[in-house]
Amino acid sequence: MFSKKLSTLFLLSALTVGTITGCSSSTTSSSSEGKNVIKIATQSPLSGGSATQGEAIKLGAQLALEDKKAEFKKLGFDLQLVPYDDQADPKKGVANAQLIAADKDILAIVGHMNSGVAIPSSEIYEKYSIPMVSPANTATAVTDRGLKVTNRVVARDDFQGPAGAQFAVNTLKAKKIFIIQDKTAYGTGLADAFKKAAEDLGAKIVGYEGITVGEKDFNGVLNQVADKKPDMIYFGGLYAEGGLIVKQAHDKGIDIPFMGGDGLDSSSFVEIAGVAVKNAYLTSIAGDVTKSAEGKKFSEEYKNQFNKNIEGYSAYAYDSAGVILQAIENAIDKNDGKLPTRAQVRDAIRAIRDYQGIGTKVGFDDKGDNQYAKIYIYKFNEAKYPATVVGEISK
Ligand code: ABU
Repeated sequence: MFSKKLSTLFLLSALTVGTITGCSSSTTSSSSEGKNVIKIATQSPLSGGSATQGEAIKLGAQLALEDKKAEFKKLGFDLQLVPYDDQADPKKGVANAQLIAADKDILAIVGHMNSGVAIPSSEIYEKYSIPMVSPANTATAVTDRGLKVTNRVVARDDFQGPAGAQFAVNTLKAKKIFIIQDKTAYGTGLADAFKKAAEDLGAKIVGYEGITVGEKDFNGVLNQVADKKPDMIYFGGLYAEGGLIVKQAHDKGIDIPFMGGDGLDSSSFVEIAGVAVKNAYLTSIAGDVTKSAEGKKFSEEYKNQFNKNIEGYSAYAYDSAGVILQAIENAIDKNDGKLPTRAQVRDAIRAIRDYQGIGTKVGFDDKGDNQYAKIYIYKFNEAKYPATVVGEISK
């Protein structure tokens, strides 16, 4: 009884101390070894069907922070990464956004991966002036809502969809196209942008069907594909479902090209599709960074550090974090060396015009879109990741 009372008292005082620390950190940053703490959060799926791409976002950001830690230490700040698993679920993303808002040491977010998660979560970020820079969100609504906090270093789907359509119709000579999309903000938006551009170029859309994220058996929709006899399948969706559609189409003897967007740009797409991937193409926001000396060094450092090969989004997460850290340094400088507020960091990020990253140069317009973003077209000649770049399109 006595010891139970004591432990209750101890717990209460620990909670009180915790609350006081939390309160003080809401006005000034908390201290670690006498230094001001600056935390950068990542929000991406670290579990579930999109975890390969989501983990690449976390690891790319982690490497950027490690590379800058000593520089920030000299300025008197302790740089820390706080990874959040949004599970590719809008509800989880919003719940995490509320936790992020409550941790006043967090000045910015690298993420999200899924546009459908970024859109509701960014309403919370806007309320608390916490800027996000996405290395993956391509849906137009991410930046078209006019929020001050939403930025991305990658291209939009109203660029990616038409780029895919031009390649499909003009290069692959597709005339009858069957579209499948996953009913997410990304999948539907990309499929619709592709559809309109393909129709404008003279192609006929012979089917337009929705599937569900998490679905495993695509025989139903593939029977419809077989009935319509298209000369190509276009898919708006992610690698987990895309890989299975490619594999199951091959198993059914449907031997036509398959094309999708950057949601397929992952080693896991190849693992799931297997040999059937040889008839697949994709557009991506990510180039093959190993072609440049800096990119090669980045991919080697990533491999040494994490014992993993880079994914399409890895370098773009590194660049998103790089842009954030550059903006924070600019804001510290403008603030006479003192810790900037979230609003000051938000405005310093939007003011970035000429940042040279590993994957891309970054210059934000007044909506937070990157004017230097490109689209790359890839072809799988063998069951190996990454595929071969066969086209590069600038705006
Ligand atoms: N851009 C591909 C997957 C992520 C998203 O925008 O939903």
